[in-house]
Amino acid sequence: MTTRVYPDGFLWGAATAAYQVEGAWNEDGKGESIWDRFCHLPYRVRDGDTGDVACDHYHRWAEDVALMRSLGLKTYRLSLSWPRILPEGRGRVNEPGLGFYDRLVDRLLEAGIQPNVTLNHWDLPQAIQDVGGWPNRDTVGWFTEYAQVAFERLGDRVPMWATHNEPMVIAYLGYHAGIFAPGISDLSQAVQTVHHLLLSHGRAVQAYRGGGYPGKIGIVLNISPYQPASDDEADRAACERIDQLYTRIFSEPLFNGRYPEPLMTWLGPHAPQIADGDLEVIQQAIDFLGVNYYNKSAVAFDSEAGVIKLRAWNISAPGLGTTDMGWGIYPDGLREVLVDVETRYHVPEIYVTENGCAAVDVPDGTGSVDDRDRIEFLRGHFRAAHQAIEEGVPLQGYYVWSLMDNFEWTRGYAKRFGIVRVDYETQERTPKASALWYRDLIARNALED
Ligand code: IFM
Repeated sequence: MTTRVYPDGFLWGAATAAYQVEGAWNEDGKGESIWDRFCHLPYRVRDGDTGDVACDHYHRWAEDVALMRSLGLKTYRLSLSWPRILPEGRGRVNEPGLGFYDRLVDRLLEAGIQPNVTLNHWDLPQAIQDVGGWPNRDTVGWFTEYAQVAFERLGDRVPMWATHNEPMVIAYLGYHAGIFAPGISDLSQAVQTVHHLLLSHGRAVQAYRGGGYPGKIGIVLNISPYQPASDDEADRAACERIDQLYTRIFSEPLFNGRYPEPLMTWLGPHAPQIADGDLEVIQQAIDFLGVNYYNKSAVAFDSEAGVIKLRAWNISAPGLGTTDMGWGIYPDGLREVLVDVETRYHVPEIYVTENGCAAVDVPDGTGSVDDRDRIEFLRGHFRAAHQAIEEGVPLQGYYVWSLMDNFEWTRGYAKRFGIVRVDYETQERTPKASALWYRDLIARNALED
């Protein structure tokens, strides 16, 4: 057995997001979000599930912080609901909404848990979508105003901020595939969304620096490694193209101040409208990059496949199967991604801001779940993260997705990612075997492998 020890002060944590756990979708003055609207439409989400109640975290937050403390979490990654704070997306501030986060942050700090706050984990105010949403350039300014409200209220106590979570998902699943809110299928709108998300990120970072707040600020990208399905030139080019479309379209402007040229040429009329000075704003120095890692994909050219002309499917490492999402398990892909990001961009600090798996959890009579498959999944990925550190990656922390079972977007409540089980009938929380295993690992700051 090998004992893998992590650097002193390594931040072990767990993550959730507002829409997935809070519930209270229309309480205390909260405005409607695009996910509220989307879930209330027929057949958008499996079984007609919604985030109306979710894990009822809006009311059970104190119990949830106590749970985190019992697991010894060093940090908790949460997101703020923009329409809970600004019901119309701009202008009027909803004090009860801000007060909720104020109390939550204070309680986390009292419990010795560092809050890591994401401003945008997808729940755009519907009022902003009604006037064009992310493809509308005005949304950049409205997001910046919202960010300022959040910084002013919480910036003295929150040590880590992220502007956006997985902008790739917002842009392409929300505005191109149309399978996520707001349910639009338009490649030009999706690519313009990419640009506005990046620009709003840059403006929020400027506002944060301008306010002289004491913490760190960054952004969270979901990054998958891609490999060509064959040595064929068309497959290799398709592999480059998907990497540029889903990853480099974010990382290149953020760190090098330019969009990938071959992709812009390929996109032609769908390429984003960029104003003078935008790229300088986007390329603000950030303090950290958050990486969300779930799987690795193979890519093949497909002449029948839309504008981008490719097919991608995720793959499993030899001997490893798939998770309950049907995603291939490929732990070494995490090491690959972390080393690649560090080699290309020399980011000062990197965090794994999400990693975890959905599993078929079978509770016993007491609600306990012996989720050995999740433990093995995490063990493999923790090992890969440790190897990345040994290879020189400045990895400072790791957030398991997710603290508790929650609303898994279009899969509703059918997919369980939590290390804590939630009984949705009673809202009872029960730590699974993986949570207890994680607690012990955190206490030792070491993986027995
Ligand atoms: O649940 C999501 C989360 O909101 C964003 N990253 C991926 C997770 C699992 O699908």
